[in-house]
Amino acid sequence: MSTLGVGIACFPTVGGSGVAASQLAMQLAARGHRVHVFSAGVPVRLAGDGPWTVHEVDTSPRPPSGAVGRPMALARAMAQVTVRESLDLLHMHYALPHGPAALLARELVRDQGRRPPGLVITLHGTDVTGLGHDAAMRGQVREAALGSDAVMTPSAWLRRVATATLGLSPSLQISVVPNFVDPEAFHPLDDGAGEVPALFPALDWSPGRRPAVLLHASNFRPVKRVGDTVRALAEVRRRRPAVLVLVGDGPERGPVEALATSLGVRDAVAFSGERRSLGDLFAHADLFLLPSEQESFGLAALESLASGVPVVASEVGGVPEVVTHGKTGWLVPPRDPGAMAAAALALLEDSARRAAMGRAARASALARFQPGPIVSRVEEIYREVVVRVTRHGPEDRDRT
Ligand code: GMT
Repeated sequence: MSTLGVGIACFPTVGGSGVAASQLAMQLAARGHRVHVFSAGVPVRLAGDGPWTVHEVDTSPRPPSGAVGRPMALARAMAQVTVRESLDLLHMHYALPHGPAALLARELVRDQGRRPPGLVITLHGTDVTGLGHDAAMRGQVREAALGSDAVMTPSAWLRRVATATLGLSPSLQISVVPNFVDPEAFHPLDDGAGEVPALFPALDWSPGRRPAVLLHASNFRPVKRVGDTVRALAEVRRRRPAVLVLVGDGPERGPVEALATSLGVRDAVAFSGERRSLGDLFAHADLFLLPSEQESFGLAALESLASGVPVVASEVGGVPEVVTHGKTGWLVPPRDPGAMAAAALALLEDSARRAAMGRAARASALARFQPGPIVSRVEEIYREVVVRVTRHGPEDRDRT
C-alpha cells in the first residue's frame, strides 16, 4: 500500500495528548509513512532520532487554560511543509490552538493553488470538558471539529460528551480510537525495587522491610488532583510504611509539595520530574494512583496496566473503559482520598490478590491496547480522508 505524508501537531510536554501523538508519530514512521511533527519543542516521548522530522514552532507548549493566541506561526509552518513535502493530511492533537491553525493552514495552501491537505482532529479531553464550557473558546473547538475531515476521541465517553457539549449533530461521525501502549517499553519487572530506593536513600529497602511504593504520573494540572495522592499516602502510612513517587511537572507541583510538608509526609514523597523513559519506574510500583476530577481515558493508567501494576483511580469519564473495577484495579469516587487510601490498603494487604490483578492488568493491556490494530485503524481513517479529499475536496460538514 502507498505510504502517506502526515503532519502531526501536538504539545511537547508530558501530558497524555502529546505522548499519544508522539507514539503515533513513531509507529507511523516505522510503517514507512513520511511523518512531520509540529510542536513548541521536541516532544518528551519522541524517542531519539527516528525517521521523522520535528518542526519546532512558536506555539503553545501545553494545553491552554485561557484565551488562545493567534495560531499564525503554526499555521504558516504547517502550510509551508505541506506544500514542500506534499503532505496528504494534518492530524491535530487537542483542539486549541492546533485546530484553528490547521484550518488556516489549509486556506494558505489553497491560496497557493495547491491541493489542500485532509484535516484530522483528535479531541483528547479538557479541550472538550474544560474549553468546551468556556463560551469564548467553545466556538473555536466546535469550528475545529466541524472543519475537520475526520474526528477522533480516545473513549466512547468523550465521544458522547463532545457531541453534547459542542452541540454537534448526532449524525456527525466521531471515531473512538483508544490510546495505545508499547508493551516493550512498559512491562512487568521482577528484579527488586529498581531505581526507587535511590529516591529514598534513608529508608530500609531490604526484602520484607521495604515500604509499599505508590506511583502517580501526570502534568500536574488541577484536574489531576495530585494533592489527593499525598492525602491518600498520609492515610496509608497510618497503617503501614509507604512512599509516593510523583512523576511529571506542572502548575500544581509547588502546592503539592507544600501539602506533603503540612501533612508530615514530605520525606516519603519523591518528585522525579518529567522524564523521557518511564517503564522501569512504573514496573517497580505496587500501585498506581489516578485521583483525577475528570479523565477522558487515562493514558498513564494504561501504562501502569501494561507494567503489571494495578490502578486505583477515580471512577470518572472514560477511566472505566480502561481500568476494570475489581479485575485490573479499583475505582473509587472522585475527591475522596479516604476511599482511595482504603482501596490501596486493601490491595497492599492482600499480596496474592494484588499480584493476580497485576497479571490481569498486563493481559488486558496486551489484549486491548497494543499499537498494531489501533495504528491500523488510524491508517484506515487517514486513507478514507485522503480518498474523500482527493475526490471531492475538503469535507463541508453540516454546520447546524
Ligand atoms: O485534556 C487534557 O488534560 C490534555 C491531555 C493531555 O495533554 O494531558 O490529556 C487528555 O488526553 C489524554 C490522551 O488522549 C488522555 O489519556 C487523558 O485522559 C486526557 N485528560 C483528561 O481528560 C483530563
